[in-house]
Amino acid sequence: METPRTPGREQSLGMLQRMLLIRRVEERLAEEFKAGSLPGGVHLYIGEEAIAVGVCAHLADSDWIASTHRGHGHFLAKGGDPNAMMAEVFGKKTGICRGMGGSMHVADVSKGILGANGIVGGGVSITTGAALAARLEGKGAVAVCFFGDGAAAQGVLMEALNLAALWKLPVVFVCENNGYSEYTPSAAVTAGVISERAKPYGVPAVIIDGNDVREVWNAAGTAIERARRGEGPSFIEARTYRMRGHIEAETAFLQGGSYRSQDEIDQWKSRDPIERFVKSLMAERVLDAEALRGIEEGVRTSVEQAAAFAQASELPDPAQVFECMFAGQEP
Ligand SMILES: Cc1ncc(C[n+]2csc(CCOP(=O)(O)OP(=O)(O)O)c2C)c(N)n1
Ligand SMILES: [Mg+2]
Repeated sequence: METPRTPGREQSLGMLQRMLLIRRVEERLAEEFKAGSLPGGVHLYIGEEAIAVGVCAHLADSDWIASTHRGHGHFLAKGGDPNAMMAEVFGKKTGICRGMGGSMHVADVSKGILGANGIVGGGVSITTGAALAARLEGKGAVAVCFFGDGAAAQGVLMEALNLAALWKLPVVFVCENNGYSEYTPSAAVTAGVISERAKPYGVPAVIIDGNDVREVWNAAGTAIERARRGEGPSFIEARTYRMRGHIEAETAFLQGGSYRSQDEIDQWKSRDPIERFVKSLMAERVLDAEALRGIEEGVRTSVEQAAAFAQASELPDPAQVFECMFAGQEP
């Protein structure tokens, strides 16, 4: 059993800033969606920010992550550019994928972000492959896979765990267990405990409070160090909750119906990862009201700039579709 460690002052404030950036960017995206400014749907990560931030605090640009359909938080936590992400979600030419991917494909290979992914479980094999490449290159890079509890029921997870364990690949599997797959509670579609799926392969697994950024930071640190030492994969099941619907415009899908109680939502609201972290940092005198205002102000400016950049940017030239889909050759 390793002794739990605590992030230092600067790192804690950096993580708080990143969590707030994700939250405020997504609140803005929710507004923009409602106003009809976005060409596609968005799945928001609000309430789950501690996971992406606590994990990515240990990663450099040379490390790899793969994300999910709920991918804005992972992109920003790994150091992706908010302007380019916002423009992408708006479908603009200045977007990180030149406006061709949208919310579910935000990616930046130069930052080690292999992309959000509309295929549930798709990131599992991508990161395992990236970990194999990292090991062959021998420079100590690691790969982290973020995936949901729904994705944990995909067969690819078993294949990836098998190879990752057998070849001792530097990969960390991070399951964001928010209790739902679209509108279905996990309990209705998921047998057993998700982290237990790692055990037959001899992969160490832990269950953590995904709404406690320091607990995430601590578990991720242990797993990532182990991967860097060449000792193989680890599995983290982070229990969390999404505060928004599965997708913005969820009510249109549900036609007035509901699949979770207000009481459950309120209970999780009281465990908001940002409010909890602020409270702890204030109690420890790492943060005061003025410093918090300063961080909020900086984040507000970044969000305003990103939204203005996205709005002012042009839509892509329609001919670009052939370039992006067919590697420069028209069909
Ligand atoms: C292979 C595949 N099957 C089904 C879907 C439809 N789908 C989109 S999101 C989703 C739920 C995923 O749940 P989970 O993995 O728990 O992620 P969460 O949305 O809770 O973050 C499903 C079934 C899909 N996109 N891809
Ligand atoms: Mg889920």
